[in-house]
Parts: sequence; C-alpha cells; structure tokens
Amino acid sequence: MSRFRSTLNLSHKWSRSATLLATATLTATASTLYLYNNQTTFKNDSDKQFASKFPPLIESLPSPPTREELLSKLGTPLSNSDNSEENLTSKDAKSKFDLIIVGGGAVGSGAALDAQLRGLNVLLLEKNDFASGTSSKSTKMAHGGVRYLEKAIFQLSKAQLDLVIEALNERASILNNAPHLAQVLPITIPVYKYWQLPYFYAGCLMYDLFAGSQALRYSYIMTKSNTLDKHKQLDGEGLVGGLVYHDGLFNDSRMNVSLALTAEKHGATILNYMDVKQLLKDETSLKTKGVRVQDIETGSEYLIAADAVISATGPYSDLLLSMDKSSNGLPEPNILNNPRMVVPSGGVHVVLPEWYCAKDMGLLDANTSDGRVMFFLPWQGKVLAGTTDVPLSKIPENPVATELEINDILKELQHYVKFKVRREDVLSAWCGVRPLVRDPSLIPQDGEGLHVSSTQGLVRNHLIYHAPNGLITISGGKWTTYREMAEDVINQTINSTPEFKTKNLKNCVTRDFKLIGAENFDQTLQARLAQTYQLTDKLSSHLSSNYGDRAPIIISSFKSNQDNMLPLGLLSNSNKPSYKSFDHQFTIGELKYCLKYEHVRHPVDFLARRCRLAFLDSKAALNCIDDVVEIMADEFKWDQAKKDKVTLESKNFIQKMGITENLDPYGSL
Ligand SMILES: Cc1cc2nc3c(=O)[nH]c(=O)nc-3n(C[C@H](O)[C@H](O)[C@H](O)COP(=O)(O)OP(=O)(O)OC[C@H]3O[C@@H](n4cnc5c(N)ncnc54)[C@H](O)[C@@H]3O)c2cc1C
Ligand SMILES: *[C@@H]1O[C@H](CO)[C@@H](O)[C@H](O)[C@H]1NC(C)=O
Ligand SMILES: *[C@@H]1O[C@H](CO)[C@@H](O)[C@H](O)[C@H]1NC(C)=O
Ligand SMILES: *[C@@H]1O[C@H](CO)[C@@H](O)[C@H](O)[C@H]1NC(C)=O
Ligand SMILES: *[C@@H]1O[C@H](CO)[C@@H](O)[C@H](O)[C@H]1NC(C)=O
Ligand SMILES: *[C@@H]1O[C@H](CO)[C@@H](O)[C@H](O)[C@H]1NC(C)=O
Ligand SMILES: CC(=O)N[C@H]1CO[C@H](CO)[C@@H](O)[C@@H]1O
Repeated sequence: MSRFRSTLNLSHKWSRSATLLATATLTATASTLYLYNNQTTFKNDSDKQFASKFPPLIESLPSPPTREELLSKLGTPLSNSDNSEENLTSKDAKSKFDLIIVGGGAVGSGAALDAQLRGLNVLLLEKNDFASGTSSKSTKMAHGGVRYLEKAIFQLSKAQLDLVIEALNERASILNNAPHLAQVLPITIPVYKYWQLPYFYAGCLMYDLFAGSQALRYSYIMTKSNTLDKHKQLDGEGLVGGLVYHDGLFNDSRMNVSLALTAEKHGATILNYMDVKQLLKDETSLKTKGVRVQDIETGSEYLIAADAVISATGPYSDLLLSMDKSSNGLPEPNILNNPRMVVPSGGVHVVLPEWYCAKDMGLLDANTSDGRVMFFLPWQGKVLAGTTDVPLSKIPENPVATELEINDILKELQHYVKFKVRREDVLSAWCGVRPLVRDPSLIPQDGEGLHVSSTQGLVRNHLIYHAPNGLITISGGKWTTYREMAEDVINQTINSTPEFKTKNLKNCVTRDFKLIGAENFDQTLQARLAQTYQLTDKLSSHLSSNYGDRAPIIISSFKSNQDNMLPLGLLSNSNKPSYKSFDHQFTIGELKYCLKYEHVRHPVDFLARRCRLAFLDSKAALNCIDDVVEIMADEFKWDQAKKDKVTLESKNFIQKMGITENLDPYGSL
C-alpha cells in the first residue's frame, strides 16, 4: 500500500500531468479494489444471441445544446441604453416563445414536457438549479396517501377520496414512465394493540382496492416474530404484529432533471440559473406577455415575449403574482415575508446509516407524539427519516434543518429502535418548504396579508389560478401528481390563450411517455451492465438505477480515459485512503457525464441533485468538493478566483446539511 499512498501525495496538488502519471498506478490498485470484478472475459456466439433479446446498450449520444447555444435563442442581452426597468413592455423583447414556464421544479418541468409534446415552443426558466427547491427535498414517495384515506372514510368526503384515487393513478404512471428511478416499496406499520390489526388491515385493503388494476401488491399481516425477523432494529416490547402495504419510492431530483432533459430532447429550451425579475406587459392591454430574466452567472438580462406565461414557482408563487398585479410588472418588495396565497410549512428529513432500517422494507410510525405520521425508509443504501411539519411565517430563501427538528425525528425513531439513536449517526439533514396554497380569489383583498393560522380557502390538492392580468399560477399538490397537474395547467393555458387556438395542437400524451433513461431500460439492465463491463454489484446498481439506459455512456468513458473510473474525493483529499474512500460509487466519469449532458453549473448541482451524495452523506460530499471543482474548472476554464468562490459556496451549503448545528432556520447560501 505504500506505493499507493505516495502516488496520492504526488497528485495531491492535482496538476494535470501528475494526475495522468498517478493514475497509471492508481487505477490498477483502485479498480481492482472497487470497480471491476475479476477480469475473466470470454465471449462466445451464444452471448450475441442473448444480447439480441434485449434493448441495446448505447455507449454514445450527441450532447445536448450548450448553455451558450441555449442563451443565444433568447436574443441579445439588455444594454444600458435600453428603456429603464419601469418602462419596459413586451414590445422591447428581443425573442419570442409560445409559452414561458417560470420554475423548474417537478411541476414546471412536467408542464414544459407536456406543452412541448403538444406542439408549443416552450421556454423553461429556473432561477437556481433544476429541483433545487422543494422538489429535491421530499420524502421521495410516489403515494396515494394512506392517511388521507382515513379522513375520506371517516368524514365521508368524496373530495378526499378522489384525491387518493387520483394520486394512486399517478403513482402507477411514475413507476411506468421512469422505471429506472422508481420502485415498489413495502412498508410495515408496527401494531401495538390487537384491535388495531383488523382496523389497519381493512384500511390498507381499501387502499389496494381503490388502486384497482394499478394496485402494486396486496397488503398483508405479519406475525410478531415475522415482523421482528424483517426489522432487526425494531424493539419488540408490546408489539402485536405488523401490517405491510405498498407504495412507490423514487429518486426525486433525478426524476426532475430527467423531466427537464426529456422536454429539452423534444425541443424545449430549458435554462437553469435564470432568475425572472419582472413580467413584461402588453403596452395597451397591460396583460402579461413576457419576462425580464437575469442570467445569475453573468448578470446579463434578457427580454423575452410569449403568448402565455405560467408560474410554477411553488413557495414563490406570491412573488410572481405581485408582478402580474403591478402595471409595470415589477414585484412588490417584501411580499415573501408576508405571503398571501402560499401557507408555508417546513419539513425536515434526516439520513441515517443503513442499519437503522430493514434493507427492503420501510417503517411507518402512525403514532408520533403530535399525531403526524413519520416514515423510515431504505433509500440509496441509507435510511431516510422524516418528516416534521413546522408552520413558517415567511418564505425562507434557503431553508435549513434546525437542531430542534433533527432531534424530534431522532426522538420518534428511538421509540422503535432497540439500540441508542445517536445524533452523530446523522449523515445529512435538510428542510423543504411545502407550498400549501389557498385560493387568492377567496382571500379578502384589503388586508396586508393574512395571519398564518388562517386556513380560509386552503386547498388540499393543487390549484390553478388565472390572475387578473393573465399570469397562470399552478401550485400545491404533490410530487406524485406532477404529471396530472401539468396536464391540467396546459389544458387551461391552451383554452385561455387565443393565439393557441389556431395552432392545431395535439392532445396530452404524458400518461404513457417514457422519460430519458427509460426508453431502452429493462429490469435486467443492472445484470447486463455487470456482465458486459465486469462491474461490481454496487456500481452497476447505482448506474442503472440512476441513469437507466444512459449508464453505458458513463461506463464507456472509463475505457477512453482511466481517470474517469476513480472515485471522487480520492485525489485531492489529503486524508489517507481507507475503505471509506471506496464507500460511495460516485466516479469522475459520472461527474463528466453530468457536466456534458445534464446542465451542471455549480459543484452543488452535482453533489446534491445529480448524484445525491450531499443528501446521503454530507461529510463525504464535503471531502469531494475539491475534486469536483478541479474537474469543473478544467471543463469551464475557471480561474483561481472563480474556483475559490464556488469552493467556499459549496462548503457553506453542505456544512448546513446536518454537519453544523443550525439554530437559525433562515440560513442562506
Ligand atoms: C418535507 C416534504 C416532504 C414531501 N414529501 C412528498 C412525498 O413523499 N411525495 C410527494 O408526492 N410529494 C411530497 N412533497 C411535496 C412535493 O415535494 C411538492 O409538492 C413538489 O415538489 C412541488 O413542486 P413544485 O414544482 O411546485 O415546486 P418547487 O420544487 O419548489 O419548484 C419551484 C421552483 O421555482 C423556482 N423559482 C422561484 N421563483 C423563481 C423566479 N423568479 N425565476 C425562476 N425560477 C423561480 C425555484 O427556484 C424552484 O426551483 C413533500 C414536500 C415537503 C416539503
Ligand atoms: C459457448 O457457450 C455455450 C453455452 O454456454 C457452450 O456450450 C459452448 O461450448 C461455448 N463455446 C465456446 C467456443 O466457448
Ligand atoms: C418612463 O416613462 C415616463 C413617461 O413616458 C417618463 O416620464 C419617465 O421619465 C420614464 N422613466 C424613465 C426612468 O425613463
Ligand atoms: C426540476 O427540474 C427543473 C428543470 O430541470 C428545475 O428548474 C426545478 O427546480 C427542478 N425541481 C425540483 C423540485 O427538483
Ligand atoms: C401512542 O404512543 C403513546 C406514547 O407516545 C402511547 O402512550 C399510546 O398508547 C400509543 N397509542 C397507540 C394507539 O399505540
Ligand atoms: C385535458 O383535456 C383533455 C381533452 O379535453 C381531457 O380529456 C383531460 O381530461 C384534461 N385533463 C385534465 C387533467 O383535466
Ligand atoms: C426509489 C429509489 O431510491 N431508487 C433508486 C435510486 O438510486 C439508488 C442507487 O443510487 C437505488 O439504490 C435506488 O433503488
């Protein structure tokens, strides 16, 4: 191992030649350590016969347009000699699209795909990274909501029941359209009273029944000993048995990125790091007919016209609404400190090591101290636990998990777990803002906002609101129902936009539309990757379940440049390499793929939303920042000042994911 260590020291400063020199020896060691199985390769004619039965493994694809190419579609940037902000109208625009969608979360990305497939020319603008908002911070469940079922039945509410059934249908659609990112997960409800057993069982059977042909698997009861067998960590005291039901589990931010990229593949223009600052009004009618948007990276501003503008900005809906309301399209200052439409509530999740939960079965806590439910789920080889529900008075720019909430989750978990639940086991923690909404037309217009406790007009499902000057807002709902929400808002947008009537648009096709990564995916992909490329189980599983049929592109890059197969965090990390260095399957090749194909602009885009390492193990992600910055600097020709800046930003961001104690919930990047 001494040779191994000295090569590492050599490459510590990461000069390009030193890297190349080092990798010759390093890859030899590293690859046998963690990437490849033993290299016994024999090919045979019958292999070929087998291969022809399956979708092909595609090793290269043309790269999508670069950011510069995409920006050029927006026309020339605003110059100083142009009109002042207050006097801008849609006539000043330098480019035009049929439809502009603001917000690149689940809903905005889904709507962009839907609209583009119907035949509209769509522009999607996201101020941060795709899925950087609520959409990357969910519980990752594609579910109908068992708990809403209880309400539906006891309050005999048809509306509640419809909501559950709608979500169950959408759950099936996610599992079908992105099979590589979603899976069926059995979840155990531990039962401590005999009378609860038939009660919960009836409820779960009804859940299956309402899912109809979309039912994933049927619910069943487990004896006490079977339950403890499955859940080794579970405290058996007082336990009567367990009830198992099924829901979908998916990789939320990868799903979102796939949605946006699928829209792009079909012709939509999608851009992250573009902040919409103003809505452009038509000179005479004062209707919303475009946007002024700022490129966060360069500061350049663009004026773009459109026949219709949709706001899918989640917690920020009030800001865009205030732009629609004002005659010059500028926002009302401070509106986010006093929101009217959105009733924000924060939800925290933590990630724990895998031994906190069974490997292939989740646990539902139906009896938390304050009456909510909490999930403990196996996710990406770790355990996801949450969520809390804390009402907020304003919309935080960058919500972070507070120490109090982290401890709340750990306390609930301790009720179930035999061994001690420790704070230092928390690998990562984060907070998302639920955009619960109320219908603005039902809110009295006079007052200066409303008290948070007021739930007047609060809607449980999603809401589409046509503002007086034409902006169409879609908000609420949940990840699971993004597709249906997108269909609904695009239906309504087409109906309310006269320009679209003459366009001969197609019907919605997203219910059965494979996302990228799913087109040539089948359930044997992991096995075929492992066989064809001699990958280890962990790496083949990681690549097939995150990139689907795109995985061979990453793997073939290992062949063309051996640097690509090294794990991130190894080279510029001053720590001695140990078994920990190989614990995560995130390679330089994966990073380079994401730079080329998935619009990564900042180290955090990759570490938090493409490969999820920051969500899985924030300390490990911290160790990788230097490597990621080096490779990105190489790609984007960053100078030292830019490198220092993004390194610092990345460290600050990831530090707040459960590493440092956050006492102030409104921290920002
Ligand atoms: C703790 C928690 C757990 C959840 N668990 C689940 C679950 O298990 N299953 C489920 O189905 N749902 C779940 N949800 C709900 C789900 O996450 C949300 O409903 C969904 O992600 C909302 O997506 P969105 O696109 O509406 O909003 P967001 O994802 O917030 O997207 C809005 C985007 O708009 C952008 N934006 C805002 N202003 C501007 C501007 N001026 N210019 C450009 N861009 C702008 C933001 O940067 C943001 O990316 C959960 C939510 C929370 C908070
Ligand atoms: C090819 O594989 C088949 C079936 O596995 C085997 O019977 C045959 O002997 C192999 N041929 C060669 C040349 O290895
Ligand atoms: C905007 O237009 C009005 C009237 O046309 C004019 O009086 C005003 O000076 C303009 N404002 C700026 C900042 O150019
Ligand atoms: C989803 O992706 C879009 C664009 O790809 C991005 O703008 C948006 O923020 C993402 N949303 C979530 C919730 O991940
Ligand atoms: C719920 O939990 C509390 C303790 O937090 C316990 O006293 C109570 O019996 C539990 N109720 C049921 C129905 O399990
Ligand atoms: C969208 O419109 C089509 C055609 O009118 C209709 O069949 C479909 O149900 C609508 N979708 C939603 C979600 O309302
Ligand atoms: C639902 C889900 O989490 N699916 C996959 C996400 O990606 C990891 C690998 O990185 C898989 O293990 C999960 O099964």
